Amino acid sequence: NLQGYKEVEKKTVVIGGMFPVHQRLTDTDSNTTIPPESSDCEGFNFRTFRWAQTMLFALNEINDRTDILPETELGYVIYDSCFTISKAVEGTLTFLTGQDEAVPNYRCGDGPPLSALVGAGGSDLSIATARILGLYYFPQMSYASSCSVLESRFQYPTFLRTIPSDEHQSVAMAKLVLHFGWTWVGTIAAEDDYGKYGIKRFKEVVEEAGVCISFSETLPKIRNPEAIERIVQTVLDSTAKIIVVFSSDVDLSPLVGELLRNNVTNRTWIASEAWVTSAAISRHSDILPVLGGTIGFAVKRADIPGLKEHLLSVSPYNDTLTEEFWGIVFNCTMNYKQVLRGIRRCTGEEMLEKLNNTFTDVSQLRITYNVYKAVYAVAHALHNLEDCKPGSGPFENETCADITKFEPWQLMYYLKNLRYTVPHTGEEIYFNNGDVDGFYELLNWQSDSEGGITYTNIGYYNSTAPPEERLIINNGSIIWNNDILETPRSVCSERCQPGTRMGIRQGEPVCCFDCIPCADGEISNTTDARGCIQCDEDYWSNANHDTCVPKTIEFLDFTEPLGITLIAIAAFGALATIVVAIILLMHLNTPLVNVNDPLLSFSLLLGLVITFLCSIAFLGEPQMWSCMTSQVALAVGFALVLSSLMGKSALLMLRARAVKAVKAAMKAAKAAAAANEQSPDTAVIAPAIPQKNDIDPIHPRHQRAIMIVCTLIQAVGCTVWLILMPPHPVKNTAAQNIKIILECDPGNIIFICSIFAYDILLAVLTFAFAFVARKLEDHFNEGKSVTFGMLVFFIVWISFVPAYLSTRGKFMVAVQIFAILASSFGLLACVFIPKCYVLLIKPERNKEELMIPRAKSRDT
Ligand code: TCR
Repeated sequence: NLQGYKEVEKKTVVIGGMFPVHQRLTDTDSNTTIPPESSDCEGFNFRTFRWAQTMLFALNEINDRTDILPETELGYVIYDSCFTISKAVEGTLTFLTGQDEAVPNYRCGDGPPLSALVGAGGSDLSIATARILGLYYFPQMSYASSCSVLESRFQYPTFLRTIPSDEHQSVAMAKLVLHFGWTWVGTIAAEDDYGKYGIKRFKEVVEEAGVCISFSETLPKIRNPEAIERIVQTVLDSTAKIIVVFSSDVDLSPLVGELLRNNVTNRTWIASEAWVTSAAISRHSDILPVLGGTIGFAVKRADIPGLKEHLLSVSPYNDTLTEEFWGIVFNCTMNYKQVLRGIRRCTGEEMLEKLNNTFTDVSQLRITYNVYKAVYAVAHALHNLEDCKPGSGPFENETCADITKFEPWQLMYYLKNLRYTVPHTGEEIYFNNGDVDGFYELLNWQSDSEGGITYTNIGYYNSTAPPEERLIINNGSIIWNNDILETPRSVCSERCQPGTRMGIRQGEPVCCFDCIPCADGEISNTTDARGCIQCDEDYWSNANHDTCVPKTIEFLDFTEPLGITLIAIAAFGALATIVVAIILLMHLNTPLVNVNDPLLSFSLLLGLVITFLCSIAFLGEPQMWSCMTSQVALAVGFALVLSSLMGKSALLMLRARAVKAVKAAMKAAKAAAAANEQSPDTAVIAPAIPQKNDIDPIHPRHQRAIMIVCTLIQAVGCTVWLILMPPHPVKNTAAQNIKIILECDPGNIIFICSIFAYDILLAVLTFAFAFVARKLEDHFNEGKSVTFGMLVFFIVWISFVPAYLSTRGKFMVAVQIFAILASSFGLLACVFIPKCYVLLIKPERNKEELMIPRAKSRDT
């Protein structure tokens, strides 16, 4: 322990200090055969030693000043907490009791009064010491213990600090992460109260805002290479590019070494206050690729004039700590036993100025400045205490405390109500329930000209500002890892673009998701949509699935190639039919035309013209009129065609029957004649041979009646249909997703079915009649051609069914038209081409043909 108070006439007050000058305890074997001893410490820390020296510097400065405590000298006792709780507790007890071997609750002798303890470094140490000091209501003024649990005045009634609570830092870090839109971060915390509580609060804030934590690792307090390797592996395995580290530099050092060894680059590290300006970390060689671009929070920095000189003036003969320091810095020893062992002896004349050491580096006085403020705070409180005018004092009966023998709670009163300005910097300090305001500078690790690291200020965080203005970042001045200027991204899954929705992955954080494309007919028009929206009835999703577009309206138009083709074919058919009619007209009085009632031929041709033309009404956008005409004209047209054919074939059938009978009669007559010749005595009477009237058993009148009646039935049926449930245009949205098909709804399915069933019935009858007559030996062969025409008709309509059922949309109409045209052409061609052939090319055949040897029969 460093002790120093001069026995002068002045009154003396002692301030305690506690600094983690060493980093750890030396391993002692747990041997219980000898009395246990307090362990030694090792791992001399230049940074914390500078803090300790700053306390001395501040005390000297105060003692030299005449405006603060003019009549009182400040003495000190400084303890080394060695970064361990046990040492800190031990030091506290020693301090309170004044004994080298701590005897609790007992203080021997009347040394100068103790005022406050400045310290004890890390939060876990302060928590331990604050509990003990709190018992005696003994003030503790911490310069580095930032853990938020120390805010509690209930648990730590006499704890004050010049460092802001980590509550602010955790929130600031969370804001930083949110500011850059990182939603996938890893965290590493030291295994102490500082790390645990700091990270806990950070996670709370960040997770509330929807950020996910990729991994949370804890840095071991005691040497544990396996654990460090595991952490590095986690860092490597994780896709998180942002890693938040809440730890002191001492605990972080082993990890940084391992990161360097594994060359873990491409990560951005977010540093907590305790390591952001640590030379122990940033002085590593080749640190830039790994930790370059690090962003961290640092407490206020200050220049303390005279401190550098003070630090340079430490002498190895001052005390044990300076002696050890000297030995380490200059690689020599003052201990003569060690000299005997061959270690170089220190001369004491070595020059500290020449060394570029963390101890003498006064460029980043942050915690050092906190120490300075802490000492001044105690000194000012003591000054106020001494300055008290009896009769107007704050204590009972307006009394004052006596600087030579005051109670710790009395000093606590002055500390709580303290407000003072720090010399040189002019900063005003006061404690708000023991805490100071949260103010941090944002530092960015950038490379300097010599390949080292400079801490560039890129903004600040001020907890007293209005919420939106707390975090101010100068984005432009940040240089990220690998000297990149572009902000790194850290997300588990990239955002889901419009057209897709987020799909959770079982058992993974919500930030990790798959983007699932919306189904057809569904859209999402925002990024990161949770679900897809169904399009309205008349709308359908576009190819990207990000907007609903009106469904395309589909119908077979006149103007499109298929439509034009169909019209052309239909027109051609109608024209051909008319041409045929003209040819027939021109040869009206020839036997060929007259062999069957010519009127029926014309009605048949009329029917064909109707069917040809009605197919055009199927084209175009369906309208009320076109739906009605197309179906009805088709039905009636076919009825006309078929009933005309039926009229024809009915005659043919009967004629065929008659011919058969005539032939049989003639045969019988012949046989009778022959028999008569051979035996004239037995006269056989030949049966009468049927006459013309018998051959044509029905008059054209009847045929026409058949035709008219059959057509009329259809016409009446259609009229009823049109009146009761007319076909009408509809929008068919169900058949196809992306299209609205405009089509004709038959109005009533039964009507349309019976109407076409009637046509089928006519066709079947016609076919049956014609089939019977097909063998009629007539040079014009009408029976054959009608049979053949009907066959074509059937084939067309039978093949129409599967073709129609397997097409969609407007092509159904095309198939329908094709079937109409094909069947009409079939009939036209089969029935009339042979006739035209004879009429036009072989007119010589166009003479009265005898189906039966009529002349003979007439002659006889
Ligand atoms: N608060 C830490 C300890 C600590 C520290 C440091 C240690 C802080 N800053 C700088 C070494 C160097 C901030 C704690 O434990 O509360």
